[in-house]
Amino acid sequence: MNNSDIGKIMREIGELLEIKGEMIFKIRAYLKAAEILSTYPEDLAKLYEEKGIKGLTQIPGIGEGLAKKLEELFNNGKIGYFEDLKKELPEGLLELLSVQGVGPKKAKFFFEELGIKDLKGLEKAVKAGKLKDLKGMGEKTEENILKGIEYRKKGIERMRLGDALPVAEALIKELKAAGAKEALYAGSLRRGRETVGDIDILVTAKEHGKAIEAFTSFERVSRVLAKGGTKASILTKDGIQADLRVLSPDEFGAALNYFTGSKEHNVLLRELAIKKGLKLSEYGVFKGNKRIASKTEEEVYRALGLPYIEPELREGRGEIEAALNGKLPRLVEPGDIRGDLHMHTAASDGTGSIAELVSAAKKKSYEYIGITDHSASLKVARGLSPELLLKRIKEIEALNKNLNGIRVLCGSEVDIKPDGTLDYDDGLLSRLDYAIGSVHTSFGMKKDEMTKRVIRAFKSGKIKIFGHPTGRLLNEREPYEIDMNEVIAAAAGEGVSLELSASPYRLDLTDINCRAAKDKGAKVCIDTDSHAIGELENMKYGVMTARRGWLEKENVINCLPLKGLLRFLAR
Ligand code: DGT
Ligand code: CA
Ligand code: CA
Ligand code: ZN
Repeated sequence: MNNSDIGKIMREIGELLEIKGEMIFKIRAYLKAAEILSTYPEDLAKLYEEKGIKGLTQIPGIGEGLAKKLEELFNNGKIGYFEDLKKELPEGLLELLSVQGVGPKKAKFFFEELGIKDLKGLEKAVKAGKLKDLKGMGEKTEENILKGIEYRKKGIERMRLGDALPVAEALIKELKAAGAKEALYAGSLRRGRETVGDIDILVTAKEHGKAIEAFTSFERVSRVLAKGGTKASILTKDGIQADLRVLSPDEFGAALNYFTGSKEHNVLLRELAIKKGLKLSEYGVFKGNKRIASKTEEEVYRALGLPYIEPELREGRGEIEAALNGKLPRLVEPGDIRGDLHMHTAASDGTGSIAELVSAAKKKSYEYIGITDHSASLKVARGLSPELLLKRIKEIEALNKNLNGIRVLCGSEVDIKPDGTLDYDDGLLSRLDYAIGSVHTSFGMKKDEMTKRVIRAFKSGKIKIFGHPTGRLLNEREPYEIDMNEVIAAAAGEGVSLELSASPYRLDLTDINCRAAKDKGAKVCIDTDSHAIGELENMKYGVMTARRGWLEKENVINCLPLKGLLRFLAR
């Protein structure tokens, strides 16, 4: 049982309580625990084994009661409380919550009125037109829910990057422990796509059998789909398929290049090879029958007359032309990131304290962080009243006097209201180091209205970052209607940076929008939007997406040193 399994159980308890209609503080305790535990940097089972219940209660945000439930889980493999809840309410109801437009209240209502127990049941009821006759529903609701179901079903086929990468890394660790020399993930995962269909792993190993054995006996395997001399496929408990290929070292580079893809990139490379009188395959570059490159990817590209092309660029979006013209971007790297400007504390809907965030950021060698709790009107996230925000400004001022090597900026994630005005008055906003403006309400606005709303907020001169610009939740919620071309142009003009939320549930801006921002001269800010300390580690997903959008460190404001950043924020 790993941390993400444990987090999932906590979330499901919280959600079942929500469907049941329990007290909000109780629900929140479980949902918060889910965030803290699923991203906790140490292995929780091991922590418990070594330090017992004491070790668990030392985790900030985990009290005695929760720790006891975890103890039960580690000892019995289940939690009685959770089992009882599942007897009261079918577990399948949880699936309904991931459908856009269905919340806990509706899930309960559908269950009680129509006996709907899971996604399948809901789909059947919608298609039979049973929902529209319920109280408070209509054809429009039914239509929306059907759209939500279809979007959700599509999503199940592709895993989020943030769910797949840890599994791939765990597999690679196993393979290395079993003696594999090279072990890398290829495919869409290596290209850093926001979602992946499956994990592709390539290894070289003296003993092929040992690698295959290690792969198929991975602790998270639920089914072995295929097992041969040089290939194997598994399905993991996370519901993801992984394919392994064992290769000989002299063809590793060519295979890595082929299996990294994308298909489009491969096709273009092959055409280029043909133009040069060569042949490219997964076994190498050939001149007639002679293999002239295959060992490393660099060799393969060189044989085709190209410099190395980073995996994130290999989408057939002009990278080969750029490479031929010496115009490849120098992509932003994780080490270029100097701070994180979007994080929440327990004062609003986060789980940590400012001090905890500071110490976590110091460990990452950040030069600065920005604390940005929600603004007053966002009641669901317990936004800060103006008085509390003023108190916080002073608190952070005092804190900075005692800090070395890192600066804490006092920001706010301010709601952009439906009319485009901001949730605090100008006087208060001017006292902050900066504000992130975000849309959290009225997602259903028409495209031109939403675009106007956001641009009006830009023109206030009071926000420096536009938070999670399209509002999408990967595999769960489609973006709201908004004209990103106009928004990007306005951001460039008004000196507002566009956030690239590194949260694996968002990755918003998309890669395509990042590239448009770069082309139009708008800056990007890669933020984690952390609600728990462990989420600071999500930065890597943001960087991967930025790289797919051809971004260089010059395009990203949190690659600036503190002084430069302050200058940007002050403009
Ligand atoms: P995914 O898994 O759907 O997220 O996307 P990929 O890109 O990982 O695709 P996958 O797993 O089907 O195959 C891995 C790579 O192998 C792919 O990126 C390129 C290469 N490949 C697979 N099938 C073909 C093909 O029919 N033609 C060419 N040129 N390359 C292929
Ligand atoms: Ca794949
Ligand atoms: Ca594959
Ligand atoms: Zn936020």
